[in-house]
Amino acid sequence: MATAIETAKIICAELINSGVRDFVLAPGSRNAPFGFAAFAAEQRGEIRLHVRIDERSAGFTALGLSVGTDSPVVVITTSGTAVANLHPAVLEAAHAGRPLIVISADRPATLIGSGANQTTVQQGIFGAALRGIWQLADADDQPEHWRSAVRRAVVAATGVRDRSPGPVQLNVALRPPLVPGAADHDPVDAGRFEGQSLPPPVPAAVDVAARSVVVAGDASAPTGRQAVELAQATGLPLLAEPSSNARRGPAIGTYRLLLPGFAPEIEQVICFGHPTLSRPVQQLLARTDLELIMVTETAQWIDPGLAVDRVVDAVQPRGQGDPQWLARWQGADRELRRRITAEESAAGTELGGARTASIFWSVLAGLAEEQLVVLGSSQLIRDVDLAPVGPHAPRVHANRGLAGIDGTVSTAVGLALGAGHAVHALLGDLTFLHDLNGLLIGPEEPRPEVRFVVVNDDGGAIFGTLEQGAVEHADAFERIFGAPHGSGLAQLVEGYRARYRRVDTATDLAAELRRPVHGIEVLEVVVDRSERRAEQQRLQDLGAQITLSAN
Ligand SMILES: Cc1ncc(C[n+]2csc(CCOP(=O)(O)OP(=O)(O)O)c2C)c(N)n1
Repeated sequence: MATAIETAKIICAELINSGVRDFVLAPGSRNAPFGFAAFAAEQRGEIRLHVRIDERSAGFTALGLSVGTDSPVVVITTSGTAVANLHPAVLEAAHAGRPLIVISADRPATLIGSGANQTTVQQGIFGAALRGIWQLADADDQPEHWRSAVRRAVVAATGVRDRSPGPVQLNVALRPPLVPGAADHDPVDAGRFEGQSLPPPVPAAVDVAARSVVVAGDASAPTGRQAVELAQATGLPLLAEPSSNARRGPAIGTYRLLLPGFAPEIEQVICFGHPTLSRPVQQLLARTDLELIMVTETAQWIDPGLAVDRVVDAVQPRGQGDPQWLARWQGADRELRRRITAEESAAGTELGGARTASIFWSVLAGLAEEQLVVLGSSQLIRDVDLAPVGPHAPRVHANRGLAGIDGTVSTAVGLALGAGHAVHALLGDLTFLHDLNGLLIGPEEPRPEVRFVVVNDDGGAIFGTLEQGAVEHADAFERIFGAPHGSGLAQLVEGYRARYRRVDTATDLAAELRRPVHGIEVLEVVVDRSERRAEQQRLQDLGAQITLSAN
C-alpha cells in the first residue's frame, strides 16, 4: 500500500510534469508529506517553494504568482480551518479566471464527523467556485488515479480545453506516518502528458457604427492591446479603466466624467474585459437601445446589465467611426484635463488622494522601462481612472474578479516574485491593513521587490463618495463606513522588517517613485478624505458643463 509520503511525491511529480513551477505552502502536520515533497523538488531545482504562515495570504500570493508567471500555481494547506482561509483567493481566482490549484490535506474519510482533531468536511468547502475537485486518498493505492486526477486538474485550472480557467482542488486524505521513513519508495516516472489546447480564437466581422465607443474593463495585457489597436484602426473613442492595460495612446483620460453627456448619442459599444469601476459605464452596459458587443476569448462573458447582443472572440472591424465624434470626445477631454491640471497646480506640492494617484500613474508611465503595477480596490483605482493618459502605461494587475480589499499586499508580493520584476502597488490604508500579513515572509523565503504606496486617510474614502456619504447620514458615517483606526503604519511595517518612509509632498513622491525598488518598501502618504465627496461633485459638474458645450 502507498504511504502518505509516496502519494504526495507522486502528486507533486505529476504537477511538475504538467508544468507547475511555483508551490506555496502553509505549514501543518497533515500536509507534511507535501511539504517534504515540495522541499525536495526545490532542492533539485525543479520548483520554487514559498512558505507562508497565513493561509489567506498564501492563497493570494499564489494568485499573484500565477498572474506574474502566466501559469498555474499550487497552494498547499493542512486540514481544518486552514483550508477555509483560502476561500477569498479561490473566489477571486474563480471570478477572474486564474489557474489556482489547491491541495488540501485531509484525514481519512472514516474520521469525518468523528470529532477527530482538525477534521471537517473539506469536500465542497469552496462551493460553486471550483472548476473541479478531486478526492484522493493514499489508502486507495492507485498512482494512476492520482496522476490522472492531477492532469485533469491542471487542464481544468488552465482552461486550455474549455477556455474557462479558474481554481481547482485536490483534497488528499493521508494517514500517518506523515514523515519520510524506510518504507517509502521513489515514484516511477510516469512520462509526459499533453492536454492539447483548443484552436486560437477566430475574429468576427463587426460593422462599426458611426458613434460607437470601445470600452475596456479589467483585462490582461494582450486583451488591452487588442482594445487599443481596435480604437486606433477604427478611430473610435477608447474608454479604458486603469487595469484594462489599454489606458494609453488613444484612450480618453477623463471619459468617466464625459460619458454622461455623450451617452445619449452612443449607438454601439464594443467591450473588452470586465468593467467594474464606474456607474456611467455600468449604465451604458445596461442599455437596450444600442448594440452591445462583448469581446472575450473565454467561455464566460461579462453582462452585468443583461443587455449583451453579441459575444465574439475577437473583432475584425468593418468601417470607421465618425471622425467628428472622436474629435468632440478628444476636444472635451483636453479641456477637462486643462481644468484639472490648473486645479492641481493651484494646490502647489500638497498631496491629496487623487493627486497621489495621478502622480503615481504619470511617473510610472513615464519611466523608460515598462513598470508592473498593482492597484488596490476602492477609491484610488477610480482616481487613477482619471489620471492623465500618455503614450505608454504601466502593466497593471488588480483583483477585480470580486474587487475585494483583501489579499492585495500578498497579490503584489506574488506578482513580483512571479514576474521577477519590481512591483509598485497603490492602495488605501484599510486595504493595506487588511492584508498586513502579506508582509509576513520568513528570512529564508524568496523575497520580492515591492514598493507599496499607502494612501492613509484613516479609513475608507470611497464611502464618502457614495450614497452613504450624503449629509443626512453624517451622524453614523464615520463609525459604520469611514471606520477610522488610528494605527501607526511605521511601527507595523517595521515590525515586519520592511522599509518604511513617509512622503509629504508631490515632489518627494515623484522622486521616491523614480528610485529603483529595494526589497519591500512602504511609502505612506497621509491625506485628508473629508473633501472627497465635494471634489467628486465638482469634477462631475465640470464634465457635464464641458460636454454640454461640445454638443
Ligand atoms: C474583503 C472586502 N471587505 C469589504 C469591502 C468593502 N469595501 C470596499 S472599499 C472599502 C474601504 C477601503 O478603504 P481604503 O483601502 O482605505 O481605500 P480608500 O477608499 O480610502 O481609497 C471597503 C471596506 C470589500 N470590497 N472587500
